[in-house]
Amino acid sequence: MPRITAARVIVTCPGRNFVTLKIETDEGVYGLGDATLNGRELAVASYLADHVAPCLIGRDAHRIEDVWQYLYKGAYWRRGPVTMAAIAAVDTALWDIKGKIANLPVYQLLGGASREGCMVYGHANGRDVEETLDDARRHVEQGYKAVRLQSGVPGLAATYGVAKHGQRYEPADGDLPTESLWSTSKYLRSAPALFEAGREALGWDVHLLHDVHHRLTPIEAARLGKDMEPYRLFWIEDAVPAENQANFRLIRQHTTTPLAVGEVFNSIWDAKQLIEEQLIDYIRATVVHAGGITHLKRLASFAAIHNVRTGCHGATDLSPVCMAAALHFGLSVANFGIQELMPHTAETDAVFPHGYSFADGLMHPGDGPGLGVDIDETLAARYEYKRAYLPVNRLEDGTVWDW
Ligand code: CS2
Ligand code: MG
Repeated sequence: MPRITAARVIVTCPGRNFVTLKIETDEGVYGLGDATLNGRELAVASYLADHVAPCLIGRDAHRIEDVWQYLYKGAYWRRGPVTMAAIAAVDTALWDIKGKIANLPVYQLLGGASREGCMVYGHANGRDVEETLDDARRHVEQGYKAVRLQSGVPGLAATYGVAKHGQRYEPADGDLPTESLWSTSKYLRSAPALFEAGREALGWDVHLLHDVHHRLTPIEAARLGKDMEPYRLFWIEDAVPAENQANFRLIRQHTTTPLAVGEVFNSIWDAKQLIEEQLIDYIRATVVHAGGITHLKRLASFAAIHNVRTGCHGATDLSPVCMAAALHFGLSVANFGIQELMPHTAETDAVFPHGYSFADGLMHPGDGPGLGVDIDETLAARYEYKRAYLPVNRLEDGTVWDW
């Protein structure tokens, strides 16, 4: 059996920070896991290097479930984004090792392919409706079957999901948190109009999605869901903060617009009530933040018995290692819904060469052994960590609000 001989944390910043765990074995096979937590990267790097790595040396790399339970129950202090991202990285790396030794792509170890490819949605955004729809048309021309629309809000200088003019969208934009202003009333007046124009311009054969990004109260989200009903959205995402899962009962009572939540979730417990009461339609938790492939499979199986499908997070602050793992998971899982795709920069792709590919609106992880992704450590070493925070959001009266 392959014994773990080293577990090294690699922090690199090809345009934005990524944390990668590399687990090496005495059979010369190594595996990779993404451990990136946007804005708190070094916390996970230390959790792995200082607290987890010493416990892994000498262990059987094939014992994925045992290592998962050891790291989850053995920590005593369970759950939370840092702990679960660290466990995720170990879990993902061990699946990578198992696939390489078996000479099979990870999706074959998860039960094989359940579909030809994973439908993905792209991000169209703009300072106003027209710019946003121009970007959406470009996505449709590239073959996307699903597009998320995020537009500037009249009366607000900037808002979530809209890139600064001519730049790629990267929310971790300051050495200390930048601050942004929010107005729910201005937003609620403008969002439905974006989708009315979207259907007019793009027709009905493309799925349209929208990310509210945790900013409404339940009754405001109910209002938005009703206003969006004529435009048949694939989902509205993160309509309200989800610490209180019962929040979604009120939204559910008022609207049939499908609801997605969970990119900030790190364990099944964050979504138990949401799923059991069918308060949502898609669960967004993904490999890097929710305990790895092992835990995500458990979450997806639980969701499946309650008609909830997967809609894994896939922003550029999740590395290509996570994207590769999510695609192996998505290709195989029965209740797959959709996969988010924000393409990484060429710089990032050079650091993380990979076998996944996009064609005709679908992504496939490739058939290379393991995850089919690597890290060029020489290139990675050229990009030093650069502290960067996610923004802090305030209402126009100065009240701190959800970003
Ligand atoms: C967003 C993310 O992709 C999404 O749905 O919610 O871009 C999110 O803002 C970032 O991942 C935060 O790091
Ligand atoms: Mg989101």
